[in-house]
Amino acid sequence: IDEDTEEARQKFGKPIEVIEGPLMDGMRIVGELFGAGKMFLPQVVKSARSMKKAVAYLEPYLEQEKAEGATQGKVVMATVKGDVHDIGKNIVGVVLGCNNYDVIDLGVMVPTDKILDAVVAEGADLVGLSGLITPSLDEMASVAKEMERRGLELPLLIGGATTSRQHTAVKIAPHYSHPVVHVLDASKSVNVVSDLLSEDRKPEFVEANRIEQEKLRAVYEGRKEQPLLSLAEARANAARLDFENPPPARPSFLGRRTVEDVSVGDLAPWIDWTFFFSTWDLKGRYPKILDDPKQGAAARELFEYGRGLLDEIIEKEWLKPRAVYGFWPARSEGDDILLFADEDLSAEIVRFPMLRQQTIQPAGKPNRSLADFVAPREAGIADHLGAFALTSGAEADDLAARFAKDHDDYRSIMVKAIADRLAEAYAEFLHARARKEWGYGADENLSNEDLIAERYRGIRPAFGYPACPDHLPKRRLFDLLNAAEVGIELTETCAMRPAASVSGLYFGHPEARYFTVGRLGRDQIEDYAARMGVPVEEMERWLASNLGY
Ligand code: B12
Repeated sequence: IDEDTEEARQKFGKPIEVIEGPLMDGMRIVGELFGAGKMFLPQVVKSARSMKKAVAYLEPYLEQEKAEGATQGKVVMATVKGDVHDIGKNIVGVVLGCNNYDVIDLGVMVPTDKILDAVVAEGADLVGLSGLITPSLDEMASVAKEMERRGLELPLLIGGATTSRQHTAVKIAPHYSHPVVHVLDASKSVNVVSDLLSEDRKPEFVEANRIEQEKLRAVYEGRKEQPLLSLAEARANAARLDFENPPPARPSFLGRRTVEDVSVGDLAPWIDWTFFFSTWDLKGRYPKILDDPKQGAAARELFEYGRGLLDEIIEKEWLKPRAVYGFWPARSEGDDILLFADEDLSAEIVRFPMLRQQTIQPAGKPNRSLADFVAPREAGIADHLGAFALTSGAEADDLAARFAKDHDDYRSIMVKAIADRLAEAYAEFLHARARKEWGYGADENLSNEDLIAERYRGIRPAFGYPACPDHLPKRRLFDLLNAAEVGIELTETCAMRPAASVSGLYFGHPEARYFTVGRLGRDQIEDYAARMGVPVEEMERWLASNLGY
């Protein structure tokens, strides 16, 4: 790239002309092909890398020449307070950058004031927010309120895995009198931004967005949801599992253990590559996707690069996976799960209040709670629960930052995508070990496909997943595990740092399964808030996405 750029600089005379000429022309073509579905996301991000590297080469020659206002507009982006996820945001940043927008990325865990101060200081044309976990949805609504209070007028973009058109229309847009637009993915981002910044197209776009959001709000207001059971009725229809036949297995050790001797090389065979492709917007199952008539070539190229980087991570030991897990004597008491220091149950060490489905179930189906999968205290049967927290490596963020500094967003995003895959792989790896140590999984002999399809006994739900949607109990889990010892911490909204981390509980009962708690009645929210020792209004914020009233 340096050689080619130098050649162009000599030919054009002025470095700015190289940028505005061949480089911008190239990016324009990339943008057009991507918009037309003829080029795929990884190729766009790679092209952006060439552009960035060329601009970096020209920088010393540019000095004062850099034309101000040459870009199409300025976008300030941030992952909101408490949230650490940024792959999606970074991808959108690169795609917008490719299309000649000036992107100011404030990073992760950014408080409202910092975002809005930057918007004002930079004279931004647009502001974009990103978030992965449900507490971030509430944070986004706060940013919208503050934008209104400050009298700002620029459009607000909303993106990230938990966000939706519906949520944006119902919970965020009403707080701000100017456009609030949900952006589904990177491929939509350029059109949305260019429409919002075009004097001609903006009025029509804003009007269409307003009408759509009004419709979504009307649908929401008029939705005819099935009435919920009362909490007492739901509890009366709890799942009643057999804890005698067979009796619960007994783990081979009790208490917590840290794991420091698992390497990335040990985890590599456990990777589910399908999600790696979906991170890069290539949709389809691995390995079939490699032979897909349309995306196959892009998928193969991406896979080769990803595998290559993984090999390098293994060889150079760039990431150090760390974990803590353990088993404790456990019993259920109503909808709570209690963990004890010893088999005599002499000292309760932690209580995990669980939620229960309140929607009416088909005949013969129970209203489930995770507490149903643990033997009730009164049954007098010895049962256990496992817990875990792990990260594929705290080094991933620094590594990604190093590559980003070297103008290599492709490699930077790739490191994070691989680290996330390794976190999931580690969760699968550690669960298999735990099943063996718990006894019931000792004879398992499963292929990678069987593991992906979860053809084994037991589940590992994570706080935030549909069976236990509240993130708050992670604080109790982290105290139980002393997760800080292996370098994993919680933010104020219970996201985990490092970003590539997973935590949760292990249930061993043969009938334990994943389910969705779904909508909850006020009676359960009040009951659960009391059991969690948190004011009802606060509980309503943590469980905003599940409120059924
Ligand atoms: C991969 C994944 C992970 C990975 C990586 C997470 C990460 N760093 O992204 C790992 C394994 C680490 C993980 C962990 C967890 N996860 Co997770 N995870 C997912 C999964 C399967 C895909 C998310 C993803 O990476 N998509 C690919 C990226 C590229 O897409 P994206 O972020 O959405 O970004 C695109 C758009 O949203 C948009 N966009 C994004 N930002 C912005 C910003 C702007 C301005 C614009 C315009 C557009 C835009 O453009 C992007 C590019 O196309 C989702 C389920 C799903 N299908 O969405 C669950 C999911 C997000 N996870 C979830 C949860 C709960 C967790 C954990 C809390 C579980 C736990 N207790 O361990 C942890 C939290 C991690 C932490 N650090 O705190 C929940 C969140 C819901 C909730 N209740 O909060 C989900 C929805 C799963 C579920 N159904 O319950 N997770």
